[in-house]
Amino acid sequence: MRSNSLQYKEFAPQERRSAATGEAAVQARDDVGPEHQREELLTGLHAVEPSINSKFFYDSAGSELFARICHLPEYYLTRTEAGILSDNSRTIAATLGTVGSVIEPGAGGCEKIRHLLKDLAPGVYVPMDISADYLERAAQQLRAEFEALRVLPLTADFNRELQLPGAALQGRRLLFYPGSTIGNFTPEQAQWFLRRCAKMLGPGSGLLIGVDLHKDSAILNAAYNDAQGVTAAFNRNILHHANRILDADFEPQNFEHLAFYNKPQHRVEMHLVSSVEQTVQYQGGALGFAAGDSIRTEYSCKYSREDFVHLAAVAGWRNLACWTDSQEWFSVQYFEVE
Ligand code: AVI
Repeated sequence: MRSNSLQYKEFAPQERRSAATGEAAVQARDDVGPEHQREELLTGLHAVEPSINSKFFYDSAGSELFARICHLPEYYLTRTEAGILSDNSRTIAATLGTVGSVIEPGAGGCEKIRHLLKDLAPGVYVPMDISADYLERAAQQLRAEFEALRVLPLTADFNRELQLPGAALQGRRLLFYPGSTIGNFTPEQAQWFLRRCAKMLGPGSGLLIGVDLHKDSAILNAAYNDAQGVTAAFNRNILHHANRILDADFEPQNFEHLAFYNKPQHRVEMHLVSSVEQTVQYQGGALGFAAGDSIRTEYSCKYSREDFVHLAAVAGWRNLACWTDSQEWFSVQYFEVE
């Protein structure tokens, strides 16, 4: 990954309103535009150890596949976290206190916030994602269900920049970051991201975050190698997305899905391994792969509770609470900016 791929900039708040509803329309940012994405993809693919940033999983098809992954029997993360949130929603709301706005990076289908909306009752919800269509559909559904809630979806690459609508900066802010998406950063990137969030949100702001915990390798290996092959399809779909951005001719079926728990590094790694010798053409160049060459597509880092509390503390967040399931597979942790 390029060293600048997580740079944030702070922008003046801006909103665009839909003529039809008066509500903020999905906002698109230049940094998720085609030129920027092309440059980022090519930098990763031409690196000594080729990689594609895992954010490129989430085009429309990828977001749908991820939604299917979340319901797979092997993928314990979603249901375990949902159980923690729904079993503890009242205690969580009481611990968090009054919240004006909830900001959720990588919100996808806006499913997880539903566990908290009734008890937390924020005025504003800002779901962020790079998949605009998927986000807008989810936002519309949420507006219909929670009439008092202002839903201000933002199409943005939160890996790079975080520009919030003015309404999200009113009242006390809560960053809601479920799903162990933080695990898709390396620990160094995660710390950097959390530090920037603390600075942007300001003292007293909250962070409610889902963090996947250490566990037996067999459980992790099964979770990322499901029997139905949905995770494999999700992994390969990243090449369809790359084809569109690069005007390239990747043949996804010429790459094998590889996912394994790297125990010493406490992370699941996903790769796409070339099954044949092949040349992939893209507009303006070509990429050669020998059989066995691989493209890394994801890290999914796992933490102990203590290690994550320490990581967040260095980034300026004080731990106030932690909820977990009976097997201690997953944690939902609450922090405030010091
Ligand atoms: C989004 N993220 C937390 C998922 C994970 O488990 O790291 C993405 C995923 N990759 C394979 N399966 C799910």
